[in-house]
Amino acid sequence: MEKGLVIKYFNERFGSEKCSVYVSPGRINLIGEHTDYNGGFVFPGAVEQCIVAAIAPNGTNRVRAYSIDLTDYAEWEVDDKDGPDATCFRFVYGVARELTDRGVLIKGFDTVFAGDVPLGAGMSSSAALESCFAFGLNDLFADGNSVSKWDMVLAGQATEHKYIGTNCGIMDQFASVFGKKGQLMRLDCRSHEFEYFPFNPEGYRLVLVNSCVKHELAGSPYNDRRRSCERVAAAIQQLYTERKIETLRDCTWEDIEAVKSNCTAEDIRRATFVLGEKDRVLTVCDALVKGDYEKVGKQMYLTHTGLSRDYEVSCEELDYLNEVARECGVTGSRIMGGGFGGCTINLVKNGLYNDFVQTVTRRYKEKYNITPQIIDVIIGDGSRKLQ
Ligand code: GAF
Repeated sequence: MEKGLVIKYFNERFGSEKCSVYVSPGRINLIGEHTDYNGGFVFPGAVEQCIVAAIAPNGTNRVRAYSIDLTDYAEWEVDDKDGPDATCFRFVYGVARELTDRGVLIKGFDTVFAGDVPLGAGMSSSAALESCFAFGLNDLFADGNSVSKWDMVLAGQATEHKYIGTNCGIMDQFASVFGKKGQLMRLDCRSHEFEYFPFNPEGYRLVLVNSCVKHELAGSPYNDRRRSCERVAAAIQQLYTERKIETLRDCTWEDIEAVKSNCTAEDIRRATFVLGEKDRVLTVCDALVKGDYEKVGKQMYLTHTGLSRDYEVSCEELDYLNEVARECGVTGSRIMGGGFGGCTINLVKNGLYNDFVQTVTRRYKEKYNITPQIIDVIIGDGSRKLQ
């Protein structure tokens, strides 16, 4: 969505072109899945697909918001206790409240927003929306009390926890706010230290294959996974009271072995995946420095297997996409994001790219009667104001 177009919609709805336009991207993650809420490492980067929002203070205490994509409109008071019902507006409401709690004096505003981050694809459209408003509202209302980029990240994450009900980690909001063109970021989710990593794999391309399915299971399987990990960490803490175990980041393979009989087999499988994934991120970083993409790819396949068999966040369609990638000789392929549908991320040799894209499109269509969406990854910039 171009800047001109959101301004046009803003003008149609609110009768003025006086607004500021902000943008925040979705993300990819090369490796390090379900490690963020376990205090581990992640390796994301922002993408070019993003959310764009036109925002202007309206001099009242009321928020008036329009979603172009969903053709939905809502209004609420800034200090309303409950906020709007529709999820897309709850993100906006939650972020405004969270920024207020962090000292930004948010008053009424008008906004129109839209985006091209595919929904339910595991590319973090929600974090893009949260980060866009965190960045924009901070810019418009801070008036000397501006918050840091990390506060924006945390405001987005708290919105998920308190207003949406997903107990996510910080990877998605972090990637959206801090992203940089051409660079991946290795983030330590416990210390919040991170470094930019130029990503230009000579001779290879990253491509997402969107299964275009989202299996909404009963309850909240994402939160269940998190609870499994917390139970194992708590069991280890109980056994070793002299140590401080906050998350699985503080645990070793021996620790997991030691609590095997105190936890369910399912919880142990989940924890086993997380420990393996923690190591895989570090292996991938090392391999990237050496330009060893074959090694990177191997780790990606291992992650897929772990996410599918041990963490159980895959589905038939994603496993099939992974299998086809393997058969095509793709260097690395795996589920990306929270799982239960969405995309696979694939590291493909340039010479194989066309064949892979054609084959996976044809075979997925033959099997599921769905044409998968092919998305070439271009690593882009994080949250910003459009001039
Ligand atoms: C979702 C969550 F929002 C992230 O915090 C992360 O846990 C991811 O799933 C899995 O790695 O995108």
